[in-house]
Amino acid sequence: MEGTEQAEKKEKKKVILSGIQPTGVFTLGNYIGAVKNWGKMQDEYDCAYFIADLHSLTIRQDPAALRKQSLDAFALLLACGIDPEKSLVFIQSHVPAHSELSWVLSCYTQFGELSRMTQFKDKSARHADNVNAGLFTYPALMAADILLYQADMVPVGHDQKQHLEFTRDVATRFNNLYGSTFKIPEAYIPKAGARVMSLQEPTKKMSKSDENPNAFITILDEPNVIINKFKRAVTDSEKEVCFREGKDGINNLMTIYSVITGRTLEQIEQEFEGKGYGDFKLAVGEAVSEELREVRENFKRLSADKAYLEQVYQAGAQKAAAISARTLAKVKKKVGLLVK
Ligand code: ATP
Ligand code: LTN
Repeated sequence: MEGTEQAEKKEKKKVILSGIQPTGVFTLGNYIGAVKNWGKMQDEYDCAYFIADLHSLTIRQDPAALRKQSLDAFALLLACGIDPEKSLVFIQSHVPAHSELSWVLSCYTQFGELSRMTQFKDKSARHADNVNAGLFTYPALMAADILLYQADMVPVGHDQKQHLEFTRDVATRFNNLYGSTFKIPEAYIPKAGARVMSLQEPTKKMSKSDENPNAFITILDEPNVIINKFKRAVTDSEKEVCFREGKDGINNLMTIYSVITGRTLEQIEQEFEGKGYGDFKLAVGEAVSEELREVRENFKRLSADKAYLEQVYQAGAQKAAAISARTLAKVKKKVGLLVK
């Protein structure tokens, strides 16, 4: 008996969880910083990935467009290699426990700590006419997403690091008050590619909400569009392809090329020794376009099959509800809500 229990314990895989907002077609930044790694983790870990549609309500959305983008984002996740046979995939708003735990956690969150969040400061400056309460309490919902599933690791890009630290703080605070309730999650931030930069302003993060479409590559861009965007990428007035402080544009392109091809920065420097930026940009564009070919083809096939997508998200919602209900019940009991 003891032996079986031990074997079961040993077999229990670590839980990985992450989400992405349906605010537009995923960029190369989303892909390299997050989604590409999610697919790779499926065999080794117990993975859960979801579309964070509730989070996207913090910015005003057109209802019909949001519905379409949510389904497209779901299809994109699958197109990027997330396999519903291996991972739990669902849509956040289909699982009410997220909103419920978010409320409880917000009552254990201080105004001061939310005011310090850089994403809140950035987004409220960008949308000064709509600094709503949801934008402010966004991190409490994100903490609920993670803690409900007792996640061990959360693979995200660098911009989410502060939200992960907040999640750890609120979980620790709750555990200290009520005894062990939540697993304390670790952020899993890739060494290379955690901050893919804009192709037009390489000191700024590549973002799907940038007004200038030349600043970002989407994972559905056609090969000629990808190659043209790389051709126009802002670099510097030197000629040498080398990774050095101050060469933000080239550093960004070298990082992208390195993550896609698996070559080191030194190998890339050697490959383009004596060649100009033109050759280098073309090589980056071709490598990225080739990497995304399968994603584009998968998306075309999947987005045409609405019945399949619906079946996958319904099954995902059911499974996610069952897992999250356990943590939510524990929390309700601990804080003193009358259990029905
Ligand atoms: P928006 O531009 O609408 O604010 P976004 O492009 O930042 O959105 P999110 O849904 O907020 O996209 O992020 C999804 C995941 O992609 C997160 O893990 C985030 O850290 C990662 N990510 C976003 N942009 C980049 C980037 N430029 N480089 C690396 N990772 C990124
Ligand atoms: N806030 C994240 C999306 C997100 C998320 C999460 C990521 C919502 N909930 C839970 C990881 C875990 C973003 O904007 N990138």
